[in-house]
Amino acid sequence: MNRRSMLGLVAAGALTPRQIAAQEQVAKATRATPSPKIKDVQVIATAPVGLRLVVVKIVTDQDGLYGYGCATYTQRADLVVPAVEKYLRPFLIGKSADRIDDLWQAMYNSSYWRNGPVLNNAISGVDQALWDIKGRQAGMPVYQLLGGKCREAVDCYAHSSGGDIPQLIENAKRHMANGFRHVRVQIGVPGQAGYGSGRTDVKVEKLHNSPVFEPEDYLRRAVKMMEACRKELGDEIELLHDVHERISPIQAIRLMKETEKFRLFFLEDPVSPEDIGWFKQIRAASSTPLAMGELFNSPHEWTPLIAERLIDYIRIHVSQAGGLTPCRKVAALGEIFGVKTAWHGPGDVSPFGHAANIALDLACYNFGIQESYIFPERVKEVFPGCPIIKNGYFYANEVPGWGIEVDEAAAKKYPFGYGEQGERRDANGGWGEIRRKDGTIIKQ
Ligand code: GCO
Ligand code: MG
Repeated sequence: MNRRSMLGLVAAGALTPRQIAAQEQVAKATRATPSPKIKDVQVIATAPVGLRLVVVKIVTDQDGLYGYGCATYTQRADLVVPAVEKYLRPFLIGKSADRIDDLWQAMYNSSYWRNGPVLNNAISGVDQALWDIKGRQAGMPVYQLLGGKCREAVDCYAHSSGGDIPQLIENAKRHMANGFRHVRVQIGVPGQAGYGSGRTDVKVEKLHNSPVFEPEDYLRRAVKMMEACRKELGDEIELLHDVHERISPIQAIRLMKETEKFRLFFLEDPVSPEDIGWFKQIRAASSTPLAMGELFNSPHEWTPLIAERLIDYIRIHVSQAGGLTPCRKVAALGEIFGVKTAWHGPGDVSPFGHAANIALDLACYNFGIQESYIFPERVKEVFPGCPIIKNGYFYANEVPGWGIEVDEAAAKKYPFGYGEQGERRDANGGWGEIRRKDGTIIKQ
C-alpha cells in the first residue's frame, strides 16, 4: 500500500501515523518491486522412477526471479508438454507475473472448451509457478501467502497393502511403528489385479489375456480384510480404504453397510465419476465417511457433492483441477459445507504438486488428511528441497515460494519411457487394461 493510500486511511481514521510508519517499514523490507513480466515458459519432463512427471518453469524479466509448478498427468504427460509450449507459452510471454487469478481466468478461457485433464494440468503448471514467484518475491513460503498456518504440520496416511492379510497387517504395523496414525489398507485377490495391493500368482480361468478383476471376489476379500485389520491393529489406528471406482453403485451401498462396524476413517472412490448421481443413496447407507475426487477435472463434478454434503473429504488431484488457485476456492467451499480436504498425493504428483498440497493443508482450516509419499532418492536428486516427512507428518519448507529447485541436468538423465532400472517402459505411460473374466473392461 503506498503512502498516499495509507494517508487516505488516516483521513478515514483507520490508521494512526505510528501505524503508517510501521507499515512503511514493512513495505520497505519486503522487496516491493515493479511487477515482473513473464519472459519465458519452459517445460521439464522427467521420470526419475519411471512415473512421468511434468513441471512448468516460468522465467521473469527480473534477474534470478523464476518459479516452478506441477503439471503432472502421468498417463498423458506427452500431451501436457505441447499444451504448455504451443498454447500457453505464446499466450503468456510479456504478461505480468503478479496477477495470478487474472492469468488463471485468462488461460482457462483461452481454449474456449475447458475443464479437461490435459489443459487443466498445463494451466496448473503455470499457476503454481506464479505462486512460487510471488513467494520468492515476498520472501515467504506459499502457505504464508494463503494466510499462514492453522496447524504446525500435516497429518498423513501411509499406503499399506498385501497379497494376503498377514502380509498386509505386517506392512501396516511397520507404518504404525514409523509414527503414522492413519493407514490405507488394500488387499489383493488371488490371481487377480487388485488395486494398490500385492499380486498373487494363482491361475484364474478367463476368456482373454488381460489382467482380471471380479468385483464380487474383491468385495468378499475387502470385508474380511477390514475385519482382520480392525481386530489385529486395534481400535485407535485410523483405517482408510480405496475402492478405486471398481464396483457398481449398488455394490458400493452393500460395502458401506457391511463395513460400517469397522469404523473406517474414509472409504475412497466408492464409484466412478460417471456414477456420482448415486451418492445420495450411497451416503444414506451408513455412517462411514466418504472421500471422492481424484478423478475430477470440473467444478460440475465437485460442486454438487460438496454443496449437498454428500462426501466428507474432497480428494482432488490439484493439477487436474487447474492448480492451487482453483483448489483454494474448493477448500473454502468445502469449509462452508463441512467437507474437509484430502488432496491426492501419490507418486505421480511432482514435488511441486506435493508442496502445493502441503501449503493448502497448512493454511486451510478444514484440512482433513494428506496422502503421503516418501520421495525416492532419484526424485530428491532431480528436485532438491522435496518436503520432509517425519513421524507421519509432512512439513513445509520454511523458505520463500515452494522451497524446491530443479536440477535440470539430473532431470535429463531420466527421460519418459524408461523404468527405474533403465528398462524400456510401455510407449505411452497409459493406465493399462483390466477386464472381468468374460472380457468386460473394468473402469479402474
Ligand atoms: C490414490 C490413487 C492413485 C492413482 C494413481 C493414478 O489414491 O493415490 O488412487 O494410486 O491410482 O495416482 O495414476
Ligand atoms: Mg485413490
